Amino acid sequence: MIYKRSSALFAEAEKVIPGGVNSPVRAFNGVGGTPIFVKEAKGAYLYDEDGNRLIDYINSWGPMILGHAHEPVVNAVIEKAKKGTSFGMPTEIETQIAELAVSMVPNIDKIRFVNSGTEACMSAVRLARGFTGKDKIIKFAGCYHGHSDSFLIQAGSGASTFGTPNSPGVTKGTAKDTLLATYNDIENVKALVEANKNEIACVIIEPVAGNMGCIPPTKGFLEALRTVCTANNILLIFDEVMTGFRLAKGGAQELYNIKADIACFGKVIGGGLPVGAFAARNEIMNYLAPIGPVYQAGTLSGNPLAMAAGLAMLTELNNKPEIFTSLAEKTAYLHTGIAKVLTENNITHTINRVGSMISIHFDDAEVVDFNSAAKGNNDIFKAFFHGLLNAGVYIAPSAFETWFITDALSYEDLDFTIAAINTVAKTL
Ligand code: KE4
Repeated sequence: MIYKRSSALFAEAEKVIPGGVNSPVRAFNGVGGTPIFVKEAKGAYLYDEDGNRLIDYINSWGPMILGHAHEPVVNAVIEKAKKGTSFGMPTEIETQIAELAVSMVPNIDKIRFVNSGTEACMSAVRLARGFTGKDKIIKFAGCYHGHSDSFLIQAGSGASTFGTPNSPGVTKGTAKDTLLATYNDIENVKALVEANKNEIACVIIEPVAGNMGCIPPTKGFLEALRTVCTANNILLIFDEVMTGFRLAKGGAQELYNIKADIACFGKVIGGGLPVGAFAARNEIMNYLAPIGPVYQAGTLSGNPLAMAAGLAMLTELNNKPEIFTSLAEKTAYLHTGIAKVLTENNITHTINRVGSMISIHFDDAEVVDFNSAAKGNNDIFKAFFHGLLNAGVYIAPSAFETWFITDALSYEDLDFTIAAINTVAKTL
C-alpha cells in the first residue's frame, strides 16, 4: 500500500495541530508509522487519500455500527441542517430521542444529553458526588472514561498506549479522591470500600472493558459489585459509552441483567455526531440543574443535527433487534477464523469477545485485567497491525483497544480478513 499523500498531509497537520491529530490514539504512536488520512467512507470501507480501500474494524471507535455514511442517518442530518444547525433552545427532537432511549435502556427514567463520552462520565460522577454527599470514586486500572481529570489515573485506551497512566496536569488534590481497583477482583474492591468507609460516592466501570482490549466481566463479578455498592450506599455507574446500544438494545445492563444506578452513553447514541448522555432513575436525575443543585450545562448539548443522527440510529436499532444477533454472529465467525489461522501458524494468542467487541492479545495467559493485558507482545502486535494495514484491513492502532464490528461487514469481508491474517501470521 502507498501512503504518500497521507504522509504529506500528516506533515502539514503536524505544523498546526499538536501531533497532527485531534485525539492522540490516532497518531499511530502505539504501532509506529504515520497515520492514514481518510478521504471518505461507505459501509464497511474506508477510502484513504492515496486511493486505498480499507476494511474498517474501528468504525470511528464504535459509532458506525451500521456502517459509514448510513443513508437514514445522513438523510436525517441533511434535512435537519436545512432548518438551522443550533438554537440553544429546547427542540422536540430532543424529547423524541430521550423517550426512545428511555424505552430501550432498563432502569432509567430520565436522560441528559451532552457532547462526548467524557462529558457524560464526568457529569455522572459529579451527580453521584452531589447525590451521595461523598467525594471519593473507585475506577478500575485500564478502564477509560474520557479525559476528565478524575479519570486520568491509570486510564486505558490512549493513556495506556502512551504509558503515561497518570497525566501531568492532574492535581494531587484531584487524584487523592480517585481510588484504583483491579478489574474482575471483587476482594480488591471490598478492601477499598472498607478502607474508605462512608467516603465513596460511586464506582464507575466499563461493564465490558474495551480500553485494555476487550475484557469481559468474570462470572459473578458485576453481581458482586452491585451487592457491595448497594450495601455501602455507593452508586454504581456503568460507563456504556462503548457497550451502550452495541451489546444489546439495553446495553450491558440488559445483557448481564444488572441494574446500574447511572448509565453513561456515547458513540452509537450520536450516530457519528458528537453526542454523549447520562441517565438514571428520577430520584437521581432530579438532582440535576435546573431542578436540582448539581450543575451541568452545554451550549451544543442536544444539538438538532446530533439529535437527528442519533434518533435515526437508535430508531433503526430499536426496530431491527435482529441487528444485534447479526453483529454477534459475524463477530463469532471472525473469532473462529482468526483463532484457526493463528493456531495453525503457531502464534501464541488469546482472543476475548463479547457481542460485537473483540480483541486479540499476543500472549497465552487469560486477559482479565490491565496487568494481564499489558503482558501482550507489543512487537508482534505492531507487525500484525502493519501487515494487516498493507493487506487492506484497518484495526485499532493500539493493543489497548477493542475492535468494533459493523453490521455493514459481509461474510466475504470477514473471509478476506481471516485470509489476510493467515498471510500476516506467516511473517510474525
Ligand atoms: P469521548 O469523550 O472520547 O467521546 O468518550 C470517552 C470514553 C468514555 N468511556 C469509554 C468506555 C470510552 O471508550 C471512551 C472513548 N473511547 C476511546 C477509544 N477507546 C475514544 C478514542 C479516542 O480517544 O480518540
